[in-house]
Parts: sequence; C-alpha cells; structure tokens
Amino acid sequence: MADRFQAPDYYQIDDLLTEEHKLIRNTVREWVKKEVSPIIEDYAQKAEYPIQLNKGIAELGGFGPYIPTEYGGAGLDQISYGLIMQELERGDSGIRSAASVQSSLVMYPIYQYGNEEQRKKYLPKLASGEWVGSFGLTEPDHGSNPGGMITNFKDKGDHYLLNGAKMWITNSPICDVAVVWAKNEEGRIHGLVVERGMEGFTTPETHGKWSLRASRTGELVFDNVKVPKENLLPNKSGLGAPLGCLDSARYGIAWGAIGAAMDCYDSALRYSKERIQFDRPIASYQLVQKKLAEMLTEITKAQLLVWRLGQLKNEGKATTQQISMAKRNNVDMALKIAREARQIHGGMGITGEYPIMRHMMNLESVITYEGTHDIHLLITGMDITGISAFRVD
Ligand code: TGC
Ligand code: FAD
Repeated sequence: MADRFQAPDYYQIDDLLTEEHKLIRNTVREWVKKEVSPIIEDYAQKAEYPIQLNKGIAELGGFGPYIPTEYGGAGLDQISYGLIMQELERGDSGIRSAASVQSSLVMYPIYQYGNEEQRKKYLPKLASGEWVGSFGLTEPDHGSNPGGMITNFKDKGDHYLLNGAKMWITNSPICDVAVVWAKNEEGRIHGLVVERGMEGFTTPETHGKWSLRASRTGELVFDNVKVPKENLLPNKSGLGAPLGCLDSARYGIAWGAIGAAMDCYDSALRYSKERIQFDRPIASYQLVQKKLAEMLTEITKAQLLVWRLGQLKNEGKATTQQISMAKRNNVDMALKIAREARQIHGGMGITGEYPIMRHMMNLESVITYEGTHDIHLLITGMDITGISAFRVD
C-alpha cells in the first residue's frame, strides 16, 4: 500500500525549527517514503536487515549526524540529529537502530574517547556506510547492571587478550568492527575496537525475534582474541564511558519513538475516516475520537519535550536524567499509541497491510534496550530523592 504519511504538527512546532532543520527532516521523510516504506514489511517478515539502504542513510547524514565533517560526519546540530532519527523510525525502528548504533554507540566513542589515528582509521568508513559497527555492553548475566560485566582483557606485552561474551547486540552478525566494553586486570572498564577477522572473535546470530525483525541481533564472543594495543580507546575509562554513549543514543531514541507514534496515529486517523461501520465512518464515534484526540495530545507533548531537550543538548546542558525522562516517556507514549491504533484498525491492524503491528512489536524492544522503562524511572527517582534504588542493601 502506498505510503500516504502526513505528519501531525498540532502546536506549530515547525515554527521552532530552522529552515535547515526542516530541509533535513523533509529530505529524510521523502527518502523513507521512497526507499523504506515499499520494502520494509517484506524485510521484517523475512527477518532481514535491508543493508542496501546503508548507502542512502549515509548520504542523508544518518551515520554520525553530529560528528565533525573532517571525519566524514555530517557536522549537524542535535535537533537535526533528532529529526533524522524521528524520520528513520517513522519508517521502522530497525532502520533507526542501525543509525543509532553506528552514530552514537560506535562513532561517538571512537570520536570522543579515541585518539587521532583511531578517528581517522574508523570514522570515515563508518560515516560512509562502508563499514558496519556494533556496540557490546550487555552480557548474558549483566543487562541492566552492566557494571557487573565479566568480559575481560589481560595485558600480554605487545597485545591484549580478550575473553568473554556479549549478548543482544544490534548488527553483531554483520558488523565489521565492534566497540567492546571489558574489564582490565584491575577491574576497570575500557573500550576496545575489535575487528572482524581477529582470531577467536565470532558473532552468532539470535534467531526467532518477534520484535525488531528488520534488524540483525546477535552475540559477540571472544575466545582468547588478540587485540592490538592501539585498539584500546585511550581517553576515557570506567562505566561512565559506555554510559556517556548511551546518553547520546537514548536522546536519539526519544526523538525516534515520536516517528513510530506519528505513523501509527496518521494511519489510524486515515483508516477511521475511511472505514464505515453502522453506516458511518468509525471516526464519527466518540470512543474512536477519544483515542485519536489522546494520541495527538501525547504526540504533541512528546514533540515539545524533545525540542527543548535538543536545545539543552545543543548548549551542552542536557543531563543524563533529563534524557532518561524523555526516552522513557516517549517510548511508552509510542507503544501505547501503537496499541490504540491497532484497536482502531480492527482486524486489519494485525496484518502487514498497515505498519501498526510492526511498530508495536518493534517498540517492545525499544522500551527495553538502552535502559528499560523501569531503570529510567529509577534514574529519575534517584535524581529527585538523592537515593539510589538500584540495589537493595
Ligand atoms: P553508577 O554508580 O550510577 O555510575 C557508575 C559511574 O558512571 C557514571 N555515570 C555516567 N557517566 C557518564 N554518563 C552517564 N550517563 C552516566 N551515568 C552514570 C557515574 O557518575 C559513576 O561514575 P564514578 O566516577 O562515580 O564511578 O552505576 P550503577 O552500576 O549503579 O548503574 C546505574 C544504571 C543502572 C543507571 C546504569 O548502569 C544503566 O543505565 N543501566 C541500563 C543499562 C543499559 O542502558 N544498557 C544499554 C546497552 S546498549 C543498548 O541497549 C543498545 S540498543 C541499540 C539499538 O539497537 O538502538
Ligand atoms: P534485565 O536487566 O535482566 O531486566 C529484567 C527486568 O528486571 C526488567 O524489567 C528490568 O527493568 C528489571 N530490573 C532489573 N534491575 C532492576 C532493579 N534494580 N530494580 C527494578 N527492576 C529491575 N545491548 C548492547 O550492549 N548493545 C546492543 O546493540 C543492544 N541491542 C539490543 C537489541 C535488542 C533487540 C534488544 C532486545 C536488546 C539489546 N541490547 C543491546 C540489550 C539491552 O540493552 C538489554 O536488554 C537491556 O539493558 C535490559 O537488560 P536485560 O535484557 O538483561 O534485562
């Protein structure tokens, strides 16, 4: 079915954007209509990532939107980054995931924590989409509590020896490089760039997902992998290093979720005006109007939240806790809208004729990865009370 998407803008938020923001947003929107919408259902059904889209994402500046141009990034501001994520996720969370991981979880740490040689070696190839990156933080026994990780490396003189395993890693089966977080012999967390082809490094795929089907997920397994010393990211260590990357990715997700929500709302609004029951469009019934009115209210609130957060981020003032609030609120909002939109579509809502079920299932991952819904609530709780509720003493 043709993509007839029309974005809601109830509070004229476009007036808050610059001409450049709108140009970037509209360019990505048109690209998604042309390149993503016609194929995405098929790829989700097949459980494949449409890797041929990477060239287009790169041309749009979707890989490293805010990374300086001298390293191949697009050199854009944080609101542009957010708008790109919004439009990509309007197409599919899996496409936004690919851009998020490459930009904020692979390019960002190399740019921020790496040295000049590492920046020059990796960033241009990641920005152009020639290389695919992945980010290994989560382990089978350490998800919400990454500080407990057991993946480790030992100093062997002229190289490091890396052992352990990461789980639930976006892009793992197709990655050329992985930014991997591991503990040294003193138990300090460092980032290492592991390259495909290093002996003992394997990336088995995770099959049978009902969510994020148009995204490849897998493990990163390290069995005595010899990592050259020059592959250690030298400029930051400790848990704060990977958590700093998550700030950037979570910010992008807060925008991205609005894209999925807008797509569900737009489809539900159109369907409700076209679908006739009891001789009238179902849009004439109060119960349907209630759903649509509440969806638009929540989307509008979420749009304002990320716009302000984007301003703060541009000024270098956005806190981890503010980002947590936006990620948590907006993903939850999108998931609830997807469920309501599914109701409005009746039986048709469960089919691939409409994007609803795909968004809904995707959002079940989005509400879990990059910190679960409840972990983000605890981050806010700790911020306002000063008491951590993560651990029970
Ligand atoms: P805690 O004691 O609070 O903090 C440890 C150290 O880190 C510092 N820190 C930060 N630094 C920079 N940026 C941040 N956002 C930071 N947050 C904390 C903190 O100051 C401390 O520093 P220091 O010097 O005092 O040691 O750590 P904790 O062990 O109590 O854990 C806190 C918690 C639970 C909030 C955190 O670990 C967490 O966020 N857990 C959720 C894990 C998570 O989000 N994993 C995501 C994996 S990646 C992923 O999902 C990618 S999906 C990609 C896609 O497909 O889009
Ligand atoms: P757990 O941490 O075991 O949590 C299970 C439940 O317990 C949750 O409801 C959680 O909120 C709750 N819980 C945990 N601790 C507490 C507490 N202290 N108080 C109250 N409740 C608590 N990771 C990466 O490193 N890189 C990736 O690229 C990546 N991609 C992903 C892609 C997909 C499709 C998915 C599903 C996950 C991905 N992840 C990735 C992993 C993701 O970040 C983790 O799944 C997430 O952090 C949660 O960890 P967990 O699944 O181990 O759940």
